[in-house]
Amino acid sequence: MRPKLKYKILTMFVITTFLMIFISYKLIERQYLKYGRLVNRYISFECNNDDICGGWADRLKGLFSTYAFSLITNRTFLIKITKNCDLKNILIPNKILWYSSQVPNSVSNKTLNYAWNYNLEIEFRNSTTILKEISNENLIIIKSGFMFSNVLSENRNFQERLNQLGYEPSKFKLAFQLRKWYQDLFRLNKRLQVKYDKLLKQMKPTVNSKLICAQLRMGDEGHVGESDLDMGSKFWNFINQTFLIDDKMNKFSIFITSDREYFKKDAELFFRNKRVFYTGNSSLHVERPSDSNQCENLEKVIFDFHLMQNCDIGVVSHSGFGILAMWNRPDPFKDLYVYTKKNQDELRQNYWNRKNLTFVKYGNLDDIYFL
Ligand SMILES: Nc1nc2c(ncn2[C@@H]2O[C@H](COP(=O)(O)OP(=O)(O)OP(=O)(O)O)[C@@H](O)[C@H]2O)c(=O)[nH]1
Ligand SMILES: [Mg+2]
Repeated sequence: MRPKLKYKILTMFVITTFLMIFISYKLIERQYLKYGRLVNRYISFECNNDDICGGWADRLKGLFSTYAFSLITNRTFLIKITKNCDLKNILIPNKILWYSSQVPNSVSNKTLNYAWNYNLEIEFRNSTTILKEISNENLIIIKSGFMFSNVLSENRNFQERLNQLGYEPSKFKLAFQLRKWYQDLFRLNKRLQVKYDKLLKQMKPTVNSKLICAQLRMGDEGHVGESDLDMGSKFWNFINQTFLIDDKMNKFSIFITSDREYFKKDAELFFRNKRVFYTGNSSLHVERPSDSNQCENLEKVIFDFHLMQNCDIGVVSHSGFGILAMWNRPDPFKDLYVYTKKNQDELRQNYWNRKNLTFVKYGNLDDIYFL
């Protein structure tokens, strides 16, 4: 072979090898940034007996926000909810193993109690990094009951990182991710799954069946946000007039869930000719101690929430439980109506003003002022 040609081939070979190494490196780097986890670095959402955690919706808000932080910081995500009942008796890991027992003993740790400190949103909206100053801690524990990670989607400093992770930054909000994240993290235990499948078959007997879900949150007794007492009849009339007038094929079933048990019987009386479903004795506040079995209580509340991912139509209170359950559907804002103030600015001024409400279509994230 002529030396010139030999030289050419050698150069080509070297260039191709370098190119292949470079491309492989970039591919591995991309995969690492997306899925890689730092060794011995954990972030845990916790709610234990001495903590004030709020209801199931509050917990999910804090939990998924912590999950969002775990994605951004490449830390292994963990959940430890043991207040009144250990969550892992009810929900078990699906794709992501979140058991807190995987942390080695005696690692360094730091607890951040974000609680309902909404001022943190100002910080997270503008900061260039998160949790950097404690990046040496093996375990970061977060306690909180609000959606503290949503504002990252508006923070310019995180756009690139979110893109690397495969998220469109404006969609890095709980409303758009809850369905995927809930499925990545959770499934029902075996016993509950059997109960769930059976009930779902009854609620949606054919492919044409449609499920209307009504969630009525009266509000905790004595709380300023308690709703009007005639809420029940308003819900039933709205559902009747909006969806049932021409249900000649009888395709609709109705699922009722509430923080007051009596609404379920009330609905059965009103919708005499319809298939009305509910799970009995599920109207419990998970944060309240009670004489009955605490795991049964939490289980019933979570079971209602889990079922609601099947709602084709949602008519819900202006309530975390109802709204998060609806976001947990394939299309979070489809056929969704919220019993709330017609003028949402009134809620910006006083969030707990829940008198004289009406049904507002919640088709876009900005339609409802929801904390
Ligand atoms: N089974 C059931 N329980 C509910 C329902 N609404 C509220 N609860 C109970 O009341 C608790 C409090 O509600 P949260 O989960 O905190 O949700 P929320 O609607 O944001 O309530 P606020 O604290 O008033 O904001 C829940 O965890 C449940 O225990 C419901 O429709 N069905
Ligand atoms: Mg609450």
